[in-house]
Amino acid sequence: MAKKAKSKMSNSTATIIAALIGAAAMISVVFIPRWLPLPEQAEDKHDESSSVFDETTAYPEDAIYFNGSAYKVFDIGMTWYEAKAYCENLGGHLVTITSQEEQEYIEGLIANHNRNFYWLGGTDVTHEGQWEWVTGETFEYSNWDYGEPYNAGGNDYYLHIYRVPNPHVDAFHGEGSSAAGKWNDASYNVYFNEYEVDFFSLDATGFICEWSSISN
Ligand SMILES: [Ca+2]
Ligand SMILES: [Ca+2]
Repeated sequence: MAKKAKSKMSNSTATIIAALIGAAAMISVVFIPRWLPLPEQAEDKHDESSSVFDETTAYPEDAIYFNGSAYKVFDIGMTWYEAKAYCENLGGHLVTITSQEEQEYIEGLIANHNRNFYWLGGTDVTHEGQWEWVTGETFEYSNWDYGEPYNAGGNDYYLHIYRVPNPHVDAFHGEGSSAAGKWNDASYNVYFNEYEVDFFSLDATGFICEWSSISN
């Protein structure tokens, strides 16, 4: 008798399990396809993520081509955010300097211009001390000026390159401490304090746009 009862229980358990498997299968059939992106959607997403480095990227006729990118220097006084938007509206981005070769090219490019410094597409506004390029390129190469990045005043989250040495650094640490081509972290509007407005002001600011990975 006991044996028969046990066997009957096993049959019931098997029936319940079978019912659960069936239900799970039905749920899968109904819902799983909704979770999967349609092929066209997946394709669109790929195109969107690669648009910055699209080889067909258009750039202004007077931009100068060098080693896979085009560059243009602007002697226009803008905040870092305004300059960033300006480059993006032209289909490019604030310049990213990711090698010694690109650094030297940019130094040559700004040498004959007239601003004290030029915005680069670097910031550590998201995580203090963790510098990032606006393109997502790896921030490995750097060319900081004497004692930089200093984060003076706690608001210096934006990167620029000196066309001429910073006289305040030289006055403080000795002639030759600061150098043309070196990098500094600045506030988005380059205002430091009333004693440095002779060197740091929007009127002394320019920026450089880059159009990356262009087939020439
Ligand atoms: Ca670059
Ligand atoms: Ca600084």
